[in-house]
Amino acid sequence: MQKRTEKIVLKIEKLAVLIILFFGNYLQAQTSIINVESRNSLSLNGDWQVILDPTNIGEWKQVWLEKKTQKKTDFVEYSFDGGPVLKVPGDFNSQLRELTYFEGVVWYKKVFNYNPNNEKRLFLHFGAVNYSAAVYLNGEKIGSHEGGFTPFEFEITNKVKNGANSLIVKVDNKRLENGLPGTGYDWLNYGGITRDVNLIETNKTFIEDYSVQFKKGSLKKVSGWIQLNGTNKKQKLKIKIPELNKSYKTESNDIGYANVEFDSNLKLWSPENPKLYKIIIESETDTVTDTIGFRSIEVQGNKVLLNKKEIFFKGVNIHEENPYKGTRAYSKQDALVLLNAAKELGCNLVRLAHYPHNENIIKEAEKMGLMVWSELPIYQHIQFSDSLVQIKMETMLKEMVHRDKNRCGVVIWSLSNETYPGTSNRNNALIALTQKCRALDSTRLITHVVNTQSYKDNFFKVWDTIYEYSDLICINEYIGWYDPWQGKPSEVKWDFAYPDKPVFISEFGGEAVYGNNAGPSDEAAYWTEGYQEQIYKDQIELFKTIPNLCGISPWLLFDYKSLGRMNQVYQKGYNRKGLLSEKGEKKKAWYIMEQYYKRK
Ligand code: GCB
Repeated sequence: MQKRTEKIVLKIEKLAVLIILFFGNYLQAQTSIINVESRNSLSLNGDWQVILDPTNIGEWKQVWLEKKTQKKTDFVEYSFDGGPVLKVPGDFNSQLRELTYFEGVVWYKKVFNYNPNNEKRLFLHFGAVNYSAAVYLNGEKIGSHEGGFTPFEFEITNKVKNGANSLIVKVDNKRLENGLPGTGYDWLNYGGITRDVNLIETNKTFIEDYSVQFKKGSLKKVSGWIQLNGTNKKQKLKIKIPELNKSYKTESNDIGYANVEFDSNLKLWSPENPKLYKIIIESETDTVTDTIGFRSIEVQGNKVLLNKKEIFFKGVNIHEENPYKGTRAYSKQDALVLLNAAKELGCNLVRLAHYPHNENIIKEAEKMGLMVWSELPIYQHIQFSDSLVQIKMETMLKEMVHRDKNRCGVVIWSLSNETYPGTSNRNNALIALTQKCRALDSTRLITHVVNTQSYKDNFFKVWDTIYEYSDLICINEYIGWYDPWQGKPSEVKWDFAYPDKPVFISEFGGEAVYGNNAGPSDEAAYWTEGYQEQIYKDQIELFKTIPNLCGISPWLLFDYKSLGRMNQVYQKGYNRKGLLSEKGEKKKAWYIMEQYYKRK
């Protein structure tokens, strides 16, 4: 009897998932036009009117209908008129004092003018909205999206009006038990329309997507595909590389798809020479221009090879925050603040933690010769046994890979950070996700980051079985901060369950307040620069003991806002593990790292 009930419950669950797939949010806005920069677009950035809605009553009041008074006895609550205005793109927390720590609903409104043209199609594209968005055009819901760090779009060709159009977006950054990330994380939950909003006008049939990169392991063969969207699916296509006088021809099939494969004589992209080529992709009805670099990245035995040569990742962790402004970072200028500091430290890789960052930083990093580690927000406590969570994981994976697959700078897809082996269904869910990632993109390294290792009596045991599916053994360890040293750093002994893989120390460090040199520098409780400096010195000794070490990345570049960091004397709402303060001042540990990277 119990079995039967279980079966019925399972069936109902499956049915629910299917219903959600059909009618819900997850497939609606899964893929979006890539390379927005090169499209015919109209920016909807700028001032948007807003309504703050801490109790979510706007849903009941149907804000999107923008009700107006008809007779003398009518009145309207929840109107945008007379309310505040916020900048898009931008987080809302830093723009209005009352939103500083806000986690909830803000309604946004923008009016735009448009003259529809029968020969064109129109898409409404969002770079990212944190965390969920419900989008209404002229009073009608056109769709929704969940996930704060990836793009989505809706076709509005048949919905847009001639003249003024009213666009309303319900933004909600409330934490969800079954969200990605879940309810607990160590960074500020910046909400809002945090990246660009664009109207993209295309021809009836257009180049929706393409992949142009080296074939796995090759330094000559370019391989990929082009996908058209529209009714005129069979077209003659070209990929041109003007600098090489190259014009590769192919044709799309009945479903608008064409394979791409050709030999080339391309100069390789590398940190020393970040060579990028102008690439023109042409169909009979569309042209898209991109800037693409070519390199190979692979693991051979216990080494990582970039362009067939061993590479050591000199990394640093970065959150998507402009420390000087105390805002979510999104622009090219914000990217340069972060990347110039990473360059100055001597890095060749940035770990963009813990969610997919904006496209600007990825493109700028690529231009500067910085390799990129891109990560999904599958962070610590995730409800892996919830079937919806598994759908969300896959959707976010697709959206991340979809947007950045042509960026040679991206060398690592990191699928999770510090999840716990004891969490129900964790392994199954992460293994399935890894397999999906490999099927989408087999050319980059795929990794998981773990911190639940045992360090006892100066003996470090690395045992998590998820490493079996990871190209790298990525370890977060905070010896000297959360875990006291158990012996000499230079005498740590290691035991790896998977001893033949390259090892990456993806986080280490400790906290210090810049300029704080008062108090004993051998006691953590005083937050001194000296204590942090010693952790770095000891860690460098520890690195020498690690077999197969292929890279490191300290936690982290700048001090950053985090509400869980409330030591009132030292932290004041900041995680102080930065090598730089939020004002860009160099702590003593900075120089230790800089010297280490010079020697490496
Ligand atoms: C970690 C997390 C990172 C935290 C950091 C810390 O292990 O991955 O997100 O912020 O520790 O400062 O404790």
